[in-house]
Amino acid sequence: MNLKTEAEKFMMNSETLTTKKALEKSQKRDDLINSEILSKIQSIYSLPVPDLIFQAQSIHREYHDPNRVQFCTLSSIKTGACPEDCHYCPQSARYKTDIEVHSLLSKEVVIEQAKEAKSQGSTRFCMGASWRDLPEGKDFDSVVELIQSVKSLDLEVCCTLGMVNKDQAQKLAEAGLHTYNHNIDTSPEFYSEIISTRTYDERIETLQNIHQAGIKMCSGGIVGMGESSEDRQRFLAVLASMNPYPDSVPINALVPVEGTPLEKQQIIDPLELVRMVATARIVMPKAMIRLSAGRRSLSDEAQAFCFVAGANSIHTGEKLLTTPNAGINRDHELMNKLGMQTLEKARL
Ligand code: SAM
Ligand code: DTB
Ligand code: SF4
Repeated sequence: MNLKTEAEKFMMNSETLTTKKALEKSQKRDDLINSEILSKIQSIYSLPVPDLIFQAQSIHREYHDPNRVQFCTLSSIKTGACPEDCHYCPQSARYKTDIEVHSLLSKEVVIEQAKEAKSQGSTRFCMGASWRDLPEGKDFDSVVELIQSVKSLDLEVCCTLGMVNKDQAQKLAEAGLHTYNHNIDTSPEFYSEIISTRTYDERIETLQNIHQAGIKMCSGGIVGMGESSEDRQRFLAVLASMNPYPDSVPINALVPVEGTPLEKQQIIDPLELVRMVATARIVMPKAMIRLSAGRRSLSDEAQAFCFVAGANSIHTGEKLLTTPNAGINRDHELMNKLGMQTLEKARL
């Protein structure tokens, strides 16, 4: 083997890759973004914080009860061994992380978790699975049974199980699924830095299938993965340009997990999170804005600021899917301290 030639080849390949990435970055996905909505977001996002909060609170009060927050409990019904390469995720089989991998949980276990969640004040129960796409057959039938059982406890049932096709979406709707969570995660331009095994368009297609089946759409993403403010604004612009925009928008702050490519990423400045929440509230007034992952590293004051900015839901419980969460006691204490209450059901 001619080493020099191999080295040259490697250099050429990486040059081609870099050029491809640069091209991808320079080709903005304006087809997914309404330019008026983007301009609005650009001007709102950078407002002085008092003006931003004033606008967000005014809109929040028009559409929602400003003193109530919905508690939503997550359950990881199938954990780890995922074939995808999402750089933030401890459940990808490509990274060596310290999680407890398991196949689909039994109905009995999930029902117990759902009952416990309800007794602790949650009105929504969200089942997450580490699938690239929802499988057919036995697992699908079990998921349908889980949805029916959790719904019978008078809880809003939400699932996040990877990509779904039209037929599956229809069947999930028939089973009584209230909401499906499928995040676009970030801007179309930054996306390729984070995930290579699934396209942005595939994510949008799943959301369309969900919407067409009459299931409520939950879609949001993660901040603090190294994206720019422009990426954050374009991410919100994609969501707000959807017709209709999602019923529910989770804003996650990256939880950097050891073993993942983003393990060294710095925790985001909470004020950036406040700006994201407020901007999302202004451009998607009816949506439930869910303060999701990353709350554990937020102070009470920072969380309170997010509620004032328009967040009206949190993920409660000791765990999110695989990472530790704030814990139900801290959440109830926080509600008490703020004189706030839990929301019975989302208005939408
Ligand atoms: N496997 C399914 C999928 O990816 O569509 C569903 C589960 S997946 C874990 C749900 C969402 O959790 C991801 O889209 C991502 O936004 C969020 N997430 C995963 N790991 C995270 C982390 N370390 N920090 C913050 N959010 C994270
Ligand atoms: C969402 O946007 N955030 C939740 C929920 N949807 C399913 C999940 C957060 C997961 C955080 C990392 C973990 O615990 O594994
Ligand atoms: Fe798999 Fe979902 Fe994690 Fe991506 S975010 S690696 S698809 S479990």
